[in-house]
Amino acid sequence: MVAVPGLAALGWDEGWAAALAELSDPTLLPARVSRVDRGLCSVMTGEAVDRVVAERGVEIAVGDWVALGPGAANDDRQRIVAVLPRRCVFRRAAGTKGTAPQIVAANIDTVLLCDALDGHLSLRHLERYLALAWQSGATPVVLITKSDAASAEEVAEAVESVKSVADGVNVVVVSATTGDGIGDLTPYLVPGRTVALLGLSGAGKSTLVNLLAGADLLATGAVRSDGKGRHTTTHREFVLLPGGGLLIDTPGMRALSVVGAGEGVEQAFHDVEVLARDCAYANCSHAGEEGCALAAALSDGRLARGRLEAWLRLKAEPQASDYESARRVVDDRKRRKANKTADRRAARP
Ligand SMILES: Nc1nc2c(ncn2[C@@H]2O[C@H](COP(=O)(O)OP(=O)(O)O)[C@@H](O)[C@H]2O)c(=O)[nH]1
Ligand SMILES: [Mg+2]
Ligand SMILES: [Zn+2]
Repeated sequence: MVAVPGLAALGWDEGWAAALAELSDPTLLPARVSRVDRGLCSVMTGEAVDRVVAERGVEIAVGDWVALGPGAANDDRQRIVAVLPRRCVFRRAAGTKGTAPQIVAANIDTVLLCDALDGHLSLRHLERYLALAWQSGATPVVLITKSDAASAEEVAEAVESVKSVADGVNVVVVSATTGDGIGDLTPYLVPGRTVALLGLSGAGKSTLVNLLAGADLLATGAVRSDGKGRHTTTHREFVLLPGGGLLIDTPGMRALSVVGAGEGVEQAFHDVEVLARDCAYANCSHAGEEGCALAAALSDGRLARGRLEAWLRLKAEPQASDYESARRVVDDRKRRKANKTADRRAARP
């Protein structure tokens, strides 16, 4: 049995009520999406967890607030009629060019970016996550997990290096094994607030969710001997904590493109952007030109080479406008082809 929390505990507030009222249909009922499968979704209505039908062509994400209406004839399942305008969207784009950005979770307050201490912290990966988190509108927090797997010096070193790429971001260190640091998460786990856990597979996300939920709700997996985690979490899962906070666990994401995260990149690399503003050359590529402000910052140690390279790389990735135009080209091509087929049909005797 899933405990039934009432709408407010799920994050429902006056703003959402106003968004629902905009739809001008008093028979529609609000619900929050807790799981998305193909064509079917689980939603929490505040009174129950229901399986409902998703309208074809409507993209629905875990965390969405939706309006439910009656289902089709002969189907007693309700139907998602509309998605209330999202306040915040965490998107990823599959690595290959031209694929649509996919919504990982919606209406998140805090993104916990998890990285484990039993391997090498991946700062370059973290930078991408940070850019996407800033872009989403949620507040990122870096969560260093498995502190029991490292010495105190190693933990301190890890915090230091994370802070070097996450200026102004809170860093929390935890161990799900010993319980160390878990209390530091309390400020984020507040009734009605939604926290999404993101990070590579094997970082300890599901283990943490189970610990916080006080129950083995999610499958967890041993890390493979090659250091890679197994993808034990196959779905985005939405978990209501006993204290009232909401957690979204996600499968690990490897290919993480920052398509459309232009402003997020600027925020995540605020330190580099500030240095770049001082560059004497308006169109500097900051690739080692004589007199470049970033080259100077490199040589006197104000900037790390890895960070500069990461920034240049992320800046060079296609942005939303590029993606939009790429999609328009594909759409045009499809339309022309469809028209040609229709013309040919019409021309048939
Ligand atoms: N030493 C240690 N191992 C942990 C900790 N948390 C999780 N693990 C282990 O790390 C592996 C991956 O955990 P899991 O929660 O499935 O990671 P996820 O892929 O991020 O959901 C499992 O074998 C866990 O038992 C921790 O705090 N300390
Ligand atoms: Mg997992
Ligand atoms: Zn320059």
